[in-house]
Amino acid sequence: MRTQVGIVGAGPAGLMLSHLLHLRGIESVVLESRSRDHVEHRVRAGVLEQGSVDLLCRTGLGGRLRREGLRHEGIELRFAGESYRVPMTELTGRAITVYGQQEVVKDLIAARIAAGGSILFEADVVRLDNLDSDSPVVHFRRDGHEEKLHCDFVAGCDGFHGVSRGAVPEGVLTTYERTYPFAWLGVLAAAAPAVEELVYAHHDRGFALHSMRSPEVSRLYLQVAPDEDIGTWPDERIWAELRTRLETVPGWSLNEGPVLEKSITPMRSFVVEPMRWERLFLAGDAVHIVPPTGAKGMNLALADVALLGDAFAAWYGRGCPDLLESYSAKALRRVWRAQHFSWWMTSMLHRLERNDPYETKLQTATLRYVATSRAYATSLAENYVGLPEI
Ligand code: RFL
Ligand code: PHB
Repeated sequence: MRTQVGIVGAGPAGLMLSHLLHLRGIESVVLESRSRDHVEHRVRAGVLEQGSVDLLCRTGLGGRLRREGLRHEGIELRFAGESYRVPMTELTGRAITVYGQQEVVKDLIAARIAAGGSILFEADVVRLDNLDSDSPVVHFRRDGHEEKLHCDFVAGCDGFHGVSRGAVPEGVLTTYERTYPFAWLGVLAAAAPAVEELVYAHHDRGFALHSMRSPEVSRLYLQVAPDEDIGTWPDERIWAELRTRLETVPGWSLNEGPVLEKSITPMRSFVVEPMRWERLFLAGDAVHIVPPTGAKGMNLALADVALLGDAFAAWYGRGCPDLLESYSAKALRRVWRAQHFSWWMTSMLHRLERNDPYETKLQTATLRYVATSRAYATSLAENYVGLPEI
């Protein structure tokens, strides 16, 4: 099998790259270890920055997004019994859209298939070879057999646990990393959201987030211990804890309903540099992870491949290697901005390890500063909605 760009992973990064290449007349094959059903139903991110929405709309993927996506012009912060709305659109002119990652993935898969694109599901990439030549080979297993995909370039879009990053020889990559002493327990519930905008809550018992997927479905998160056993969280305990942490505003109460899905996600910050080695280009969670507090992961994945799409177009269209050469440095500027913002939001909103009273006072002072300073609120807002150029 042969193609121009071999893409490992059918998450938002790999699928979007394949779509962008197709629009430029460049061939690709996407290899994905899981089934189509699995990737289309994996509950993950929910917030699209304005730039991500613009990219999806500009490339013909705006139909369902415009109809079903929920445009939000602000977020609410709750802390110390107070509540404050960050009026993002008033401060920045931009907005976010709540639209599940699995919906983005479904739209991308449908578009690729409609265009005759090649996505091989249940094709597990086991090894990348000849990356330092002009004919790399991707080895994958399908139906119990090993097969090869020959290509000009490989895009490693296989997430944090993928194989692509590991194909880079030792000593080339530098890793920057932080783990946090907490995790998020996330639930999807058949309950009408009790709020119109996302609520980020700082509470003595830990962080809570009220998000949503539609007018009928809520998405809620609780800070829990990193080694928390989900078996100790029956639905009633989850609702009780959500009520405690979120019902801090007089007269406001949570809507409850059947829990459709629940899972625990560890929190980490992680970057490897550079994002390229020879003919391997890494994108999305394969090279960087942020804690979800800033809602940046999927947006960064899309921003990486927007750069890669332009870079491959310049290479195939004009023989110009400049954008491929500058890909890593350019992408890393946005990555590090998001790293800082995600770390900052996480540090401001979570119950810290030692529950040190001094640090807790600093958190409240920071939140109050956001609530009272237009300059500081604008800084939060412009990062949250996404900076156009960095
Ligand atoms: P993905 O989505 O992990 O896709 C990688 C794909 O590669 C496949 N794969 C392989 N395929 C073939 N061979 C192999 N050897 C392979 N190894 C792996 C995998 O099966 C998978 O299909 O990476 P990508 O495309 O880089 O996308 C990144 C995003 O998924 C991620 O950053 C976000 O979900 C993070 N995130 C959020 N991001 C946001 O922008 N906004 C949010 O509101 C937000 N909230 C979240 C989040 C992530 C969360 N979890 C569960 C980690 C909330 C949560 C709870
Ligand atoms: C979500 O809706 O899943 C979501 C929203 C905001 C975040 C993280 C996740 O910061």
